[in-house]
Amino acid sequence: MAERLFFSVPLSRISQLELIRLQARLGAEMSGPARVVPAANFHLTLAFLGSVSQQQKAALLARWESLVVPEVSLELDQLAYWHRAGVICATTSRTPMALGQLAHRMRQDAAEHGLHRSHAPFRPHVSLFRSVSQLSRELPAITPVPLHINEVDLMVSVFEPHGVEYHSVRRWGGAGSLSPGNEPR
Ligand code: 2AM
Repeated sequence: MAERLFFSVPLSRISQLELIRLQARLGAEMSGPARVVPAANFHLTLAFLGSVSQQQKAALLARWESLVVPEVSLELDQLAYWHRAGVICATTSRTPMALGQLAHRMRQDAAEHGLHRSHAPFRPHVSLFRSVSQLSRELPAITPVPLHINEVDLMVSVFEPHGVEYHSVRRWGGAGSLSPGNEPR
């Protein structure tokens, strides 16, 4: 059975709380069918892989087994509305080079192995609202939300009756580097 997979960066509890506050502030002004992204679903996508067969997944995990996650900090310092995707997200004006390079490698690897081919340039962001058909007024300036990045997940997206859920299939970096077979000697 194929699964919908993507590489992403998890968010700390503190960052999640700051983004929840931001959602509450914006939500008061939101009209129409816009959906609030639940905090449990917050993530920063590095590479969307699309539908991945079990065979492709095993090969993907083998290729990325020894991934070393770079330690980087970034600030989500602005809001953006992406009309075509219908998304309001918190994004950054400065992408750390190491993060951009990792996303590029992942996207290139996916394309080379018959998975999703990303065309849009990598722009780190965390989606806060979906199905936003229009903005009633300009998005406000925000207090930057700092993110400290040292972990990467391979995530699976599962459609449940109450909405989409994301689960980590494999984590690299941070505590995840102590997963079986990857323990320090
Ligand atoms: P985003 O919200 O960070 O943009 C899992 O489906 C995640 O992969 C989504 O949350 C979305 O991340 C990203 N995604 C889904 N479909 C995509 C597509 N066609 N192209 C690029 N990214 C996509």
